[in-house]
Amino acid sequence: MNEFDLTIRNGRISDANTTYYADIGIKDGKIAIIADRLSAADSDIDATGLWVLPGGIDSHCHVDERSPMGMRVADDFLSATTAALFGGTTTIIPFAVQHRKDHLPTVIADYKALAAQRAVIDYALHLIVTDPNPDTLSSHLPAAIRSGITSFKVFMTYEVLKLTDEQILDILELADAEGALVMIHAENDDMIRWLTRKLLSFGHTSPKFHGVSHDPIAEAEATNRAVSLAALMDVPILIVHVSGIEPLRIIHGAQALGLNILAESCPQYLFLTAEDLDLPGVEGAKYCCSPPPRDPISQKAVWDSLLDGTLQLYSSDHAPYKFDETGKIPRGEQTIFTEMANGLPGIELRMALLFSEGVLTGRMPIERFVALCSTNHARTYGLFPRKGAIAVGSDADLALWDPTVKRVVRAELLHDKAGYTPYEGRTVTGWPTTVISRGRVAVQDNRLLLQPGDGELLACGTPEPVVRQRLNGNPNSVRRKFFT
Ligand code: DUC
Ligand code: ZN
Ligand code: ZN
Repeated sequence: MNEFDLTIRNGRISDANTTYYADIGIKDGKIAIIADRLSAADSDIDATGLWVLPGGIDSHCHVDERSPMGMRVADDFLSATTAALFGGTTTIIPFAVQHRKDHLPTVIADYKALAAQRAVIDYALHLIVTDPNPDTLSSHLPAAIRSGITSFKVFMTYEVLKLTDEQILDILELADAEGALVMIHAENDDMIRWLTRKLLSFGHTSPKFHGVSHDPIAEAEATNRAVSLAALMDVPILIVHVSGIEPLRIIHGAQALGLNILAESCPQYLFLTAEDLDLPGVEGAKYCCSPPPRDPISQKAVWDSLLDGTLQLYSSDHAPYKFDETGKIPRGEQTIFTEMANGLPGIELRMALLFSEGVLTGRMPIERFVALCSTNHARTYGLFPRKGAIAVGSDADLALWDPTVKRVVRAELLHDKAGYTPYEGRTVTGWPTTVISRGRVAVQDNRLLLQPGDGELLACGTPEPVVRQRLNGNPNSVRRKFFT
């Protein structure tokens, strides 16, 4: 009998720290050994010429979810996890959404059932909390955290989702007490509403005005307020989908003061700009997301911040809506910018775009790519070192990248259900041609080898930023001095 179930030999391995050549032996879904010159197991992959990386973790994606405007994203767990896998991602963390008046335990149970039937890769869950009523705060959220859902997102905008600052303070306090991380969508709702009202009154209705209404000052103001709320409470927060230079300045400044502020960005802020929304008719709806893509100065700021550590996470924010009446253009050519579903598909291309434009151009070291696409997600959300590592004992979730493959991006070659891609026609160099999920070859020769239901629910531990805060927090903060 063979010592290993699968060996991967002759590959060039990179993790978040270093790059080296070695063989990997896999047993029972875990990495059992990393060594020079293993002999081949029954199942053996010759990875000569390939880069062996930890499978990606996409910790911000919307799957089988209803939008703030009542539309449903196009992907269920089967299509979303399949698309993720073909793009080299082996773990996703989507959101179970508590809409107002929803009973949180029921929301979680229903969402887990959807995932269990259809996911092909492993997944953990975040929550979106819109109704922090006494039951939610005193019992339902603590129970969810103890069950392994240790992160939740709150909104500062959208009428049907947003929380007041006071409600956010309650949530931050609870997160601190129970060991969870709060993710914040930071945009100033009143500014957006005021700008929207004025734009419409002047007859400015086309998709490009979505970008105008979500001015960067609205994002910067809310980011500053979120940072202030976190500082008052002496807790970490994560600002999601940061779009450009104005919020980045605030985040960078807060980090320089020693505050435990984490931040994430996404492909749309590296590879798209406001000009993409400015297309004839309603075509620009294909590029509508919130916050919207900005200008080249902001694009550069996002690139620089991914490299210098101001941004720790690179996620897709996959929010796939079809370019039809179910999503992007509910009233066809008559659709105005306030009616278009907000969000872009990107779960499959997330890493390929960055690998091609960041790593292979020499702009980004491969180790930073691994940190931004995988390891930092595992650390941030309490999944490390089970996920996000190439190490003995870690799950054997691996993507074997061929850095010579060139692909022209075409929507029909992707596996999500959006039916279009904002990156249509671009050429990417480098692709994960073989992907392994818990020791099983999951994608090979462009074929899916896993079944719906093969993915497992992961229980997250305490997020590392929360652990760090407990060690290094401010004992003189007003809350710790007077309220404990
Ligand atoms: N926020 C997200 O995180 N995704 C899609 C839309 C939004 O506002
Ligand atoms: Zn958001
Ligand atoms: Zn999102």
